[in-house]
Formats: sequence, C-alpha cells, structure tokens
Amino acid sequence: MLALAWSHRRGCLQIIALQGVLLALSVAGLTLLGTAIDVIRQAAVPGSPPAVFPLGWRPPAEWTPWRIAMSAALGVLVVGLVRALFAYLLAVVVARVVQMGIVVQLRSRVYDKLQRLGFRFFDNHTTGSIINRVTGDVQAVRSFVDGVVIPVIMVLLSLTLYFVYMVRLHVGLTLACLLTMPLTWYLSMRFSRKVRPAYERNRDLVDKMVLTLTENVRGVHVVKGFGREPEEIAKFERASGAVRTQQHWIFSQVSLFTPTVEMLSALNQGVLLGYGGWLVIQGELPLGSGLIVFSGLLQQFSAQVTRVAGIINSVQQSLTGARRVFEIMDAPLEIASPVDAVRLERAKGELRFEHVSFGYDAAKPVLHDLSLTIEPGQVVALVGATGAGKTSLLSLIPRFYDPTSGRIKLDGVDLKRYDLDDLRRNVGVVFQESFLFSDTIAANIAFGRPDATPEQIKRAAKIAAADEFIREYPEGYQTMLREGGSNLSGGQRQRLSLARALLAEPPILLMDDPTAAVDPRTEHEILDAMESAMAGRTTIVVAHRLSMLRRADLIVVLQDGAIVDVGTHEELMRRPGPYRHAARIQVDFSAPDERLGVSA
Ligand code: DCP
Ligand code: MG
Repeated sequence: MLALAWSHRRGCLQIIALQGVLLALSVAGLTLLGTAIDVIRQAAVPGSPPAVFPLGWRPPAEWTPWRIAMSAALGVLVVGLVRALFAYLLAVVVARVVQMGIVVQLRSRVYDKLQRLGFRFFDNHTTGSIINRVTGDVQAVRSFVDGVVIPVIMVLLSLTLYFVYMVRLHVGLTLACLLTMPLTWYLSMRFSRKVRPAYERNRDLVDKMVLTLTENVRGVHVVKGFGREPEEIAKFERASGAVRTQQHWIFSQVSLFTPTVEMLSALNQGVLLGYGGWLVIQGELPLGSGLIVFSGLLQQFSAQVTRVAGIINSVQQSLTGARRVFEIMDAPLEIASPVDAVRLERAKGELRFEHVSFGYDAAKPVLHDLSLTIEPGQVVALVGATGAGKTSLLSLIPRFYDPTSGRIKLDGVDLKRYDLDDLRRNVGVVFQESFLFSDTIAANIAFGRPDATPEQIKRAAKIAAADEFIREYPEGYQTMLREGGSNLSGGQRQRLSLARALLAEPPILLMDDPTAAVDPRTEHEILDAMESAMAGRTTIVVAHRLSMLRRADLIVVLQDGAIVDVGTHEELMRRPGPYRHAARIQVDFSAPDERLGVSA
C-alpha cells in the first residue's frame, strides 16, 4: 500500500503542500487575532502591558490603536478569503488524485488481474465477494492514501507546529495542558486493537449479503417457480440483519471512543483557563497573543489528536479492504505461459493423454489415470453418465485446469510448454451452458475474433444452423441481446455459441453436449452442418444421441472418471458393456423418434 501511495507521490505532495498552506494561514489568522486583542486592551485598559507584534514588525508611530485593530481585522478577512480559495483548490486536487486517479487505476488493475486468474480462483470465491472487492474494497484501499498517509503527515506537521508555538508562548502551560496526551494515546491503541477483527468480519457479512442478492436475482426463475419468495426475503433479512448487528457494535465502539477523547480535551481547556488565567493575572502572559492564541492552538492540537483516532480507524478499515484486494493482486497465476514458451501458429491436432489424473480438490480425484491418443482430424465422442468427468476432461485441453498428475501433449509437446494465448487460440470451445453477452448477435459470434467480416460471421452462423432464426429478427445480426442472451431460447443460445466457436476456425474443437437443448430436427441440421465444420479438425464432442455417436471415428466411454472402453460405434455394439447397454435403451425408446426428427 505504501508502494501504491508512493506511485502517486506527486498528487500526494500537492495535497500536502495545499494543506500546509491552509495550516500556516490558520496559525497566521490566530496570531493576528491575538495581537489585535492586545492592542485593543492596551488602548482600553490603561496600564496593561504593551502588545507584542509578530515577526518583529512595528506599526508606524502615527497609527492609532483603532487603525491597527482595523488593519488586523482586514488581515483576518484576507486570510479567510485566501483560506477559502485554497480549501477549494484542495478539494479539487483530492478529487482528481484520489477518486479519478488512484481508485480508477486500482480498479482496472484488479479487473486486469481477474482476467488472468485461473478457474480455481473463481471456484473458491463467490461472485458477491469478487464484485465487492472490485467496487467496495478498492475504496477502502484508496482510503489508505487519503485517510492515512496524507493525514499522518499533516497531523505530524501540524502537531509539531502547534507544539513549538505553544512552547514558545509558555513551557509550563504547554506541559500542563498536554498531561492527558499519553492517556489519549493509550485509549486510541486499545480501540484500534479491538475493532480490527470486527471490520474483517463486517466485510465477510457484507459478502454473504451480496451473495444472497446475486443468487436470488440469477435464480429468479427457480425462486418464483417454487414459490419461495417469503423464504428468500427472510434469508436476505437475516443476512442484512447480521450486517446491521455487527455494524451496530462497531458503531457503538466508535461512539464511545470519540466522546471519551473529546472529554479529555475539555479537561485540557479547564487546565488552560485555571493555570493560564492565573499566569495572565500575574502578568506573565499577555492576554491576546498569549492566552487567547494558546487557547486556539490547544483546540487545534486536540482536534489533531482526535483525528489520530480517526486515522487509526481508517488504518483498520483500509487494511481489511487491502487484504481482500491484494489477495487478488497477489494471487499466484497457477496457469500461465512459461518463460520459454513454445509458440504455436496452427496445431496439427494430435492429442495424447498420458496417465492423466485430475481433481478440483486434491483429495477428491475426478479423473483417474487416463491414457488416450487422438489423431489429427479425428472426431471423438465422449460418452458417460452425468458426473463421469466429461466436462472436466475437456477443460484440461485449453488448460482451464492443469492435471494433478500425468501429461497432455498436443503435437507431441506438453500443453504446459505452449504459450497460453496461442494454445487457446487453437482450441474452440462450446460450453455445456452457453454464455452470451449483452451485445449484438454479430458481436457475440465474433467474440473470439473481433476483426471478423460480416460474411465470415454469416458463414459461421449458417454452419451452426443459426442464420435462419437470426434473419427472422427485423434487425438481423444487429439485434441486441439482453443480459445472458435471455431473449433467446435455449437452443438458439446454444447455436450462437456454436457459431462463436466455429468462426475462429480452430484446429481443435471441443463441444460439450452442443445439441442438448435443441429438438431432434434441429439437431440433425446442426450435425449435418457440423460435418463440414469438423472436417480437418480434431473434434471432441460430448454426446448422448446415437445420431451423433454413429458419426464419430472413435467413442470414448467414461465411467467414474476412468476410461472403460474405446472403439467405433460398431465395435462397441458388438461387445457387451455399458455402451451397448445404454445404446439399446435409447434405440428402444427413440427409434421412431429419430426418424421423426428427420422427416417431420
Ligand atoms: N466437480 C467439482 N467442481 C467443479 C466441477 C465439477 O467438484 N467445478 C465435480 C462434480 C462431479 C465431477 O467433478 O462429481 C465431474 O464433473 P463433470 O462436470 O466433469 O461431469 P460431466 O460433465 O461428466 O457431467 P454432466 O454430464 O452432468 O455434464
Ligand atoms: Mg458436463
């Protein structure tokens, strides 16, 4: 965080310089006031001690006391005006440096890092917590700069200035008035130690609340479908209530602490009136430039000491936010290009799994000791019951995750040795759940290749059997999609993500159940179209329907994370096993159906 402040040192210095000017002006105003009072007192009460002018200045002899007082008044006025001007400048500079500078920069840096983090990070952190970090916690981190670093410098500066001024006025009085300082210090430290864990817990509770909210919004269909609104409201109120109770505790601590410190400074004022008044009466201290200036200084001094408490509060807050922000910033990039990365222009597409094991959780392996060779241009169908590990297997190829043991080689080279961007450019993915952005249809298809021409986009859409329905929209390819593509049907969304993967013409194509959400007729259209798309590419497709499986060069049967059988459809149908068993059930139920799909 210090490095962060240091990288903005120019802005910080400007802020400190401006605050320094403000500080000097307030002391100057106070001095003017004290001197004027002494001049007035000298004129009004004969026999009172002569006024002492600051900086060795003497008013011209012909000036009447009234004229001197008037000049002082004018001086105070001018100081006030200049102060206002500088206060305005300060506000402008703080906004520029902090809100428009540090916050924006930090936010982009966190976002940037998020783009490069592996899936594992996203598995381990909830959406709410990530959103909170980019929005809220970044603010907490910047408060380290404008709520801690700058104020600490200013407090030190002003305390020194006030202290020196007070000591020069009267040493004994200064010591007497500052007797309570150690106590204030002790209280501040105790307070800080007490609230720190509370702030951390607070952020966790807010995360939970946001999670409840995001889940509710995303799952609105399920919530309404099952009539769970009252429970959802109760759940949110519980989460919100927990935040409130916790914040209340922090608030009560702050409310106790601040008045205590203020009471201590009132004690100081009492000492000042008693001891300082006596000094004035004894003639050891002038009234205006002594006692009154001293009182003003002491007030400022106490205000600064109280500010220390606020700073300590900010330190705790910003440290908590920082822990969460820097957890992202410092998260190791588990999956990244090696330093001496092998560049990959266009892969031939030979994939070789060598004793690959993998688990999301090291203790719970999902894939066991897979060995498999896929020739360039082969179409491989992956079958297996739900939870068998099909999606997991696919996600190893673009290195969304790395195997826990074993190796995957592409064209004879370990995936880990390739430049990551190169590798991913060579692999097109159609996910099991399609995700579309709130943008035009064309932009969604061209997501992986923003420079694609309209013709290329159209060709990809045709292959994915999407062109027809897109053209039915009045705005065609320029139709705006809503968030998540919610104004499309499930099958339409799937076809768009298929087009998106095909547009990049990758030598390796991975499709996770691409026709799961379409009717048999459309499935045949897609499969026919894909025939040409798959030509010349290594394709791995998770499939359940026989129509797809028959077209595959190789079928890999996955059971509980292990390969239990490999072969063509004919081969597998000839021997007993899980594949033949499953296929027969499907033929029994869907044979007429399949025909129906073609001829309907
Ligand atoms: N799993 C996990 N963490 C994830 C994803 C999955 O722990 N982020 C677990 C759940 C399953 C196992 O891994 O027990 C395999 O999950 P897959 O998604 O690979 O399973 P399939 O793709 O084969 O299942 P489906 O046909 O339902 O898509
Ligand atoms: Mg899956």
